[in-house]
Amino acid sequence: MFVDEIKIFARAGHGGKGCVAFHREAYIAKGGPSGGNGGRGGSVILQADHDLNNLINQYYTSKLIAQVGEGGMGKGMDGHAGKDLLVKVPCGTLVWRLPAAPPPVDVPPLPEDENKDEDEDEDEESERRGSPPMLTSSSKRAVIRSSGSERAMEIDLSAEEEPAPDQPADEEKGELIADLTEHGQQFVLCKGGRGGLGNRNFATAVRQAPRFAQPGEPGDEGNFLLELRIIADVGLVGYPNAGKSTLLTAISHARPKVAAYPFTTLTPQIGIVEYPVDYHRLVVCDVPGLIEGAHQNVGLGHEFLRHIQRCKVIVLLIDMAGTDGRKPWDDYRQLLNELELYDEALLERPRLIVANKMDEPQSEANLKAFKRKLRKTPVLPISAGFDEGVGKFKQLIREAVAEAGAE
Ligand SMILES: Nc1nc2c(ncn2[C@@H]2O[C@H](COP(=O)(O)OP(=O)(O)OP(=O)(O)O)[C@@H](O)[C@H]2O)c(=O)[nH]1
Ligand SMILES: [Mg+2]
Repeated sequence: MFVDEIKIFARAGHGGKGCVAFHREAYIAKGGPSGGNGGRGGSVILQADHDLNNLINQYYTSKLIAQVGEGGMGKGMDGHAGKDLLVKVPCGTLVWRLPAAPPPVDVPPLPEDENKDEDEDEDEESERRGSPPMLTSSSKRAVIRSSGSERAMEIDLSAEEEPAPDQPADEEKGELIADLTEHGQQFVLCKGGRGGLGNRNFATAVRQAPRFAQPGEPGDEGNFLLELRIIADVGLVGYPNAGKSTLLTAISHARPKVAAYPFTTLTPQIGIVEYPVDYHRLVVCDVPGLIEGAHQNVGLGHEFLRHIQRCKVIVLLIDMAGTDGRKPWDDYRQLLNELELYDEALLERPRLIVANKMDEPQSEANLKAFKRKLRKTPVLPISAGFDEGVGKFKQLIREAVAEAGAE
């Protein structure tokens, strides 16, 4: 199965609570606060990987939930940080933040509170419930409040600055937040919550037995759309049966299915073209055939044209033999039309026109008629099935890609 678009839900780990505890030791009276800090929650991190070619893993695991941080403990022990969740995605993955509210998910409960160690006989009375809110030692962090038997730290998350959205937004897909193109490139999708500070952080000369600690902060969460746009140098576009897969087989070690019926290729296929003289390599992408009305979802529709969007050069492969009673010129016009309807920018992309099946008897005459209509643009005649003109084709795409890169 080939998956190039998938919605996921991600949630980073909650930070662990800080602990309220007091030091107890024989012959040390009133040993002072000793509650440890909570650990930070694990983050959800996406990493681009060139060994993957589609988003099938996210299809099966669409909820990415990182580990929560451990709460602080008595005797000054800090909690463990939650483990980060590293998710590998193919190179060329775009990440969109969806506007919708997150669905409810079952998340393991936070570890039970180990805060209530031994806090009875301390004599400091100033932190009793009902006392007015006060600023802590880390004043930019929070205000402490007591309510009922629970003591908690109120954290004003709205005060934390949000990064300004400088990326484009799309009505259906939301806001584009990342584009993972390089192997190993990482993106923190959801940041883990900070752990709360234990009560020993709040001891001052006048408040020697603080009976409160900070709770951990929740981790980021949200719904996202992962979209794969394959990164290739050359995209092969053509009608079904034009011989795209045959050509890819001839120029690379890729072995897509080749057969004499339309829509043999159902998902994009990648091939690596090698130039042994100087070890140069090009990535070529063969997308399923386009037909008239593809923009209205006829055939396989425009679905796979997104994989052409990043190609430096587009190759329009025309069946010059006119198999199934088609006219090469009509095929050419229709292909351009469909490309334009999908994305006008694709017409600006450098393109090569290649006439295939030149071994067939009627092809010569068809090519002549075709060239008469297209006087200025060069057309490369090849016969992919018989390996004729393939060397020239490899050379031409290399030059075109180099030129496109230079621009
Ligand atoms: N005579 C001749 N037949 C060819 C040539 N190249 C491909 N074919 C035949 O054309 C048919 C279709 O080839 P494919 O490579 O599967 O075509 P495609 O463009 O990938 O088709 P879809 O995957 O359906 O879009 C097969 O039967 C090939 O054997 C050629 O140069 N000459
Ligand atoms: Mg094919």
